Amino acid sequence: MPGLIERYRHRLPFEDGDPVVSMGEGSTPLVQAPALSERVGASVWLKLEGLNPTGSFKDRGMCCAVSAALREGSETVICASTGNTAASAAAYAARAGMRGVVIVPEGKIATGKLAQALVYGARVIALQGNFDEALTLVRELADRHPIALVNSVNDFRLEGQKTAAFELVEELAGELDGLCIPVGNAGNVTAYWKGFQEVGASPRLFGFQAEGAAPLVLGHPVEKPETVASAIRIGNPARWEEAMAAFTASRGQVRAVSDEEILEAWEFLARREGIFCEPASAASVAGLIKYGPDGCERLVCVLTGNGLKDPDTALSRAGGVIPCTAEISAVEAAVLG
Ligand code: AN7
Repeated sequence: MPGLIERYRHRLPFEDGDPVVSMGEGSTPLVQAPALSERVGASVWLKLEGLNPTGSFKDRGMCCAVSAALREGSETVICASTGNTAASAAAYAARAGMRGVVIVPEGKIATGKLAQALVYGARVIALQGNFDEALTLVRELADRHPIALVNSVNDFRLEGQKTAAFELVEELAGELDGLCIPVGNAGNVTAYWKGFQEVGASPRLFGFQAEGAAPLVLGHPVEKPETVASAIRIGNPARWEEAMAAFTASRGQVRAVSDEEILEAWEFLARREGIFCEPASAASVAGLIKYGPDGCERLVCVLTGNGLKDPDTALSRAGGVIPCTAEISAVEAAVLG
């Protein structure tokens, strides 16, 4: 499968011959969700962004941001992150032969993401502060030093991420009424809207934030955001105005879902659809279940990250294992339970 710069070069700011840092990102599966469709009374598809090379949609944006940084001659890329951006930046930096530096809120990122950033060889800085503070600091740092900032304040990130909208329009032959998407720093929803507009599509955008980290819903920044969905534990989104403009222009909405609703949707996806996403991703489905399809007949929920990213939350919610001695009678009892 070609990477997304190869697939969509005609719609991206890259010329033939420009350096391309790619690992076959994009072209992710779009699968039907029969149980969810029945539950909400509409046709629902799931876009499995957790199947990207590092397990999240960030790879689309990072492919473009790191390729552009390489073209500009940068030697170091940096980002603030709740985890997935860090994993992705670390991987693409490694592949580009650049230094990767990531700043994450100490103790607040999922284990799998931390392992990824470290194994890819990034310099991982654990900040005694939250994501919003980390982003403010890296922005200042990138102003002072010749370091490429690869958060979604970097327009190349949005260029890469808009390609998911192209894929949806192609696969559903333009027949898409609504898109449900989790919202943190609000880069992804902004990117989808850009992509839809570029191909003349305008599905309604339904964004969902976690109740304890819902600045766009409240209309003001949240100083101490809290949610089980650590990926979207963000209190002051960088793409605030653009995201709100996209919700308005698409006749959509941004609304909140509780942690309990997120975890219920997350478990429903695993048990009924056989799809294991990370908690933040399930906010899209939680929102669809809570608020209904709002008149839309065909909807896509974007599952932004892979469930394997956050084994701790998974194990703390899932049932326990059944201990068993290595004897047929014990195994029989355990299996037939
Ligand atoms: C799984 O990694 O912000 O609204 O630093 O990891 O574009 O921020 C992650 C965000 C949704 C929200 N789902 O997307 C980071 C980071 C998952 C995520 C979002 C994130 P944006």
